[in-house]
Amino acid sequence: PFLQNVFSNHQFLHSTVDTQFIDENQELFNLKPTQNRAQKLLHYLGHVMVNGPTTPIPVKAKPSSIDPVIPAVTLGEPPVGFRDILLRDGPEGFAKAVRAQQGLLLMDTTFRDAHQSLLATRVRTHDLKKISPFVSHNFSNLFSLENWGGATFDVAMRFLYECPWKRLQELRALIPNVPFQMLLRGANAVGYTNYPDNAVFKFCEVAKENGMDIFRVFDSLNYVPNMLLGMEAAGAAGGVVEAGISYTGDVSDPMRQKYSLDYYIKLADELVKAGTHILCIKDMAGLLKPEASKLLIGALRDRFPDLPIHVHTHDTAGAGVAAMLACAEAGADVVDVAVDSMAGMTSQPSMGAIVACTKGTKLDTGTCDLPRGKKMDWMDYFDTLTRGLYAPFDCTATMKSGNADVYENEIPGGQYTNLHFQAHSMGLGNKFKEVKKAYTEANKLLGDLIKVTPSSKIVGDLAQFMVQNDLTRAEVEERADELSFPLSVVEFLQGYIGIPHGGFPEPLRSKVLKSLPRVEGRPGASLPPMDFKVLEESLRAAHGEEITPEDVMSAAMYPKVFQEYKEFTGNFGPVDCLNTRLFLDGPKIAEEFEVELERGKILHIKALALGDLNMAGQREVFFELNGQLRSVLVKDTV
Ligand code: 3PY
Ligand code: ZN
Repeated sequence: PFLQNVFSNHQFLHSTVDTQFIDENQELFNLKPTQNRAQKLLHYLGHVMVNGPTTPIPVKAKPSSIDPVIPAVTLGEPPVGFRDILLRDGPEGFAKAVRAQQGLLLMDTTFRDAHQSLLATRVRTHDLKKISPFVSHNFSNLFSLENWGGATFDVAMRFLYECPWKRLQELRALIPNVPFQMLLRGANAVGYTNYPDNAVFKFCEVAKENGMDIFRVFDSLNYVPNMLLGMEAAGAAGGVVEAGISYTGDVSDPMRQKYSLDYYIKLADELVKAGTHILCIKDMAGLLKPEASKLLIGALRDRFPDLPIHVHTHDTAGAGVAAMLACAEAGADVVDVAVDSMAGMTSQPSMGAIVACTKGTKLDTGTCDLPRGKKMDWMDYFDTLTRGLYAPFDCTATMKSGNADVYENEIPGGQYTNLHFQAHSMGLGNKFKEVKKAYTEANKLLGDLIKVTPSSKIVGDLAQFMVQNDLTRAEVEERADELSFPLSVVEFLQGYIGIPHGGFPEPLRSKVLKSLPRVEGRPGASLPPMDFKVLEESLRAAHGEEITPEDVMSAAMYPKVFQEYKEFTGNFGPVDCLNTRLFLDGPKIAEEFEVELERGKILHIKALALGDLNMAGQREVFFELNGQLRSVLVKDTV
């Protein structure tokens, strides 16, 4: 659906074509930019120049005018990577190769979790694409590149006005040799709520077709029936199944018995029995201490000698490197890291630190230790992005250090940043302390939950509710039958996302629900299947014939967000083609720039002038487009 001219046609690029090809594919030879798309983009740029950014900006900072330097890449095919093994030997063969690997393997989260945790998930495909050839050529030894799923799916459409599937397709074309990894929220797929089973299966199928390889499947309550559903869906699609056990509490603390070593081992037994290719400990809040790492990973290693073990963490307290080294020592095959300039704090531990600390030992990461010059280029690219272009979303504008209070509140990395942003954007920096305290109390009220999307949002909603209404835990317990709780809390108690370990909190549940219905067992099991044909037809009726199977899945996951995204791009055109500064801040007067709509179709634009406010509250914005004067009328809403 996105391959629109000969420069992006596989047959044309990779084989000899004759005149018959040209006769049969005339539309591929239309290289003139469509005026329609160009005019829409001028409208967008005019809109940003008059009214400011279209995406909410949490930090009062402008994107810098310094563009990141794209490091040079040698010509030719990238080196063979783990994806070549996966394509040749399938998921089982891949898992064997991973387990047989000497030294420590790395997953790089820079393209997903790192910016989800530090930059509100705002890094655009435009910037990921530019560095992709470098990744492909220099990081062929990575176990995987995490570049999709989690919050990226939603944010791509909701705030970046780009298609998440196009991101996957484009990165795949640029990085053929490194396995791609995504985060699948089990029965919640890439959303916040349980979907019908057939939607989860179809989602995985389309993701695999578009280039996804490894599916890290978790459930926010570690509710096994939900996890098994996600694992089956990923496996049926032909993907590598990585069952992720969400980690909370502290297995090295004898006082924390709810989530004990025994609890995790029993869970692992079930997931291994279900046939997972890889086992993951997903430490979404960064609670896994070195001592706990030894106990947990050591026990899993002994129990499953042939199974690859993969560990994920966040560096919120600052102990991430120490914990990942302890995991590796205890037998983990793979740990998660991010490029140094996007590592640390609520993100993953730094790749450079792990690489340096294992160098020359039996855990040496091999070719991930780039030569110095290349290492600097790679770090600088993301440093300029993070501290420069994406400054309006950079959590380090207000969050100045790591914080070991996470061991008490157990807030996941991405949510920690979000709550921090929220407190600061209300001008209530100190409120963050209160919110964190309330989060701890809300968690206790709900029975000490695993907290990760979406259960973390439920605890967060209850915490905000307690802060807003000035309620203590005891007061909530006492007055539970008369308070009007956030909907997410009520629905959780009804059983809409599954059953928590140890059951629902009583008497809170009965007091809140009274006669409201309760879901028995796995929520998805009682949802009617989604009718994709009907959905597709309604999308065609609303948006025209160009609806793809990928669009259908976007609408299945996020109906309203998809609709708004289509309306936005219908008005403003393919804004994903603009560079990030133009996208966020628009051009300066007299600035000249190019916009590549697709390979071979380039617009030359110059911003000329901003007119005065007219009687209708509009301004005329003047441009030169490919040498011709153009103007757009924009309503001034500021
Ligand atoms: C997500 O679900 O997006 C997460 O990153 C959970 O850790
Ligand atoms: Zn994470």
